[in-house]
Amino acid sequence: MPRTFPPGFLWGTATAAYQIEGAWAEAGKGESIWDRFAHTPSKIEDASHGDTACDHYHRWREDVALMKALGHQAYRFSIAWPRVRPQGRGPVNEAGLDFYSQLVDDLLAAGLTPVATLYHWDLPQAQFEAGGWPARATAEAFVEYADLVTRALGDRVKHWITHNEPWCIAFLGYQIGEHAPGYKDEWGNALAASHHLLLSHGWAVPVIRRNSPGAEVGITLNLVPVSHASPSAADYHAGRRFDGYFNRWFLDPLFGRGYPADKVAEYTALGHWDPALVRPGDLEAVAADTDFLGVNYYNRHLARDEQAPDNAPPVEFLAPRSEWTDMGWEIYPDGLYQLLCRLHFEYQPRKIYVTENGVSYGDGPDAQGRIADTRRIRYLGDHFAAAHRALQAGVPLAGYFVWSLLDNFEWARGYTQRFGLIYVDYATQRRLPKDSAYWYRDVIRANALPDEG
Ligand code: IFM
Repeated sequence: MPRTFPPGFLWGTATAAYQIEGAWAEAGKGESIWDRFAHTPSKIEDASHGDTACDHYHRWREDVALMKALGHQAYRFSIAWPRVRPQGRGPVNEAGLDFYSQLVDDLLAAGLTPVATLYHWDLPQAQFEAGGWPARATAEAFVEYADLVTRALGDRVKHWITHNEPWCIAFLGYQIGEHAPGYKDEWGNALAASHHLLLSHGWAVPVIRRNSPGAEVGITLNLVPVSHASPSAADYHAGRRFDGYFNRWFLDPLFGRGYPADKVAEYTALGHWDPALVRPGDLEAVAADTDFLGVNYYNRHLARDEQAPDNAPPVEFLAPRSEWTDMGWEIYPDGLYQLLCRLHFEYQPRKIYVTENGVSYGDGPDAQGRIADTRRIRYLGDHFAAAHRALQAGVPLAGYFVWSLLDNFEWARGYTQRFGLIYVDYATQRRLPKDSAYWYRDVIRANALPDEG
């Protein structure tokens, strides 16, 4: 039986400004925290940066034409805050707004639905120096920026995502230190940043709705379902702690439950959480009614309490035959099914889009210029099948965006990772669709997965 998706299901790809645009200091663009971070020695695995990246700032017409030729229906891109408001607050850079305005016009002319993310990590450096996300003022600055962008594009863009992956912004940026601004163990700042990100989302929702009548507005979270290394109580509790840290810390306040009590107690006991951060009215703002939840899914977490006495060896490891991607991430399609069902049954978002899912493999062109990325085709097929099962279980899944349109700058991993459906030869900037791009075109055309056998 063909596994058909519902009529109107939206298929597309996703990118982010810093990862593809380049033109880092061109046409009035201000410096971002990622420009500063990548220009700092030893922060990026291959000592690279996004100065040129995929040169999309100059090649966007070619990229839109490729999307059209490959049958895509939608394109999720992000807007670089420092391109349109170089200092965070203050003067507007009209050339930056024009760039996105032309991109949107071209997408629409090509029959593609534009889906715009307002913040995919490239905070203006000046706004960072004014306090960055740990400061409440940055939430106010974000709302001004959201107002500016949605006034300019809101007549044509009808799908808005406020933030991409606030966990990464707050915790990779201030606790783990792998991402800009690169601080380690600053739990207090990570938690303050997470609150101000959520607050800025909630404050921006009504502003976006006002400027973009009829638009769908939501936020994108990276969420990680939890499995347990053994059925022990210790591993169960380890899983619960991780789930609170990664998933519930964002989901609960967005869906009106406030911050999870177990994590608040834990962070308070450790002296990380300042309850004064949450002012009267904040939680109501964070829980603003949204049209969809964006879900980025890549892998699961296997919870194992290393310290617990009842977890003494041997433990049953649930993933003995796992495969791993070039990122070192386990491939686990069933996690997408589990996650989508959990979100639907526990939180009831009106709609869900998978706003990112994809895989990094280093396959390059053979002598004939063909890129036979069969492992990516298998990966995507298995994840689309998991999404299809979730739809059958009643999950209101409305679309799927493959990460990514192009190979691009993979943050702290630089150009060592290739997630694209389209190969990029960085020396020439030549784009070469991989086999997976043609396979995806056929899935979109059929709005169904090929027969299993
Ligand atoms: O490249 C990133 C993207 O910017 C955010 N989500 C995960 C992707 C792969 O790591």
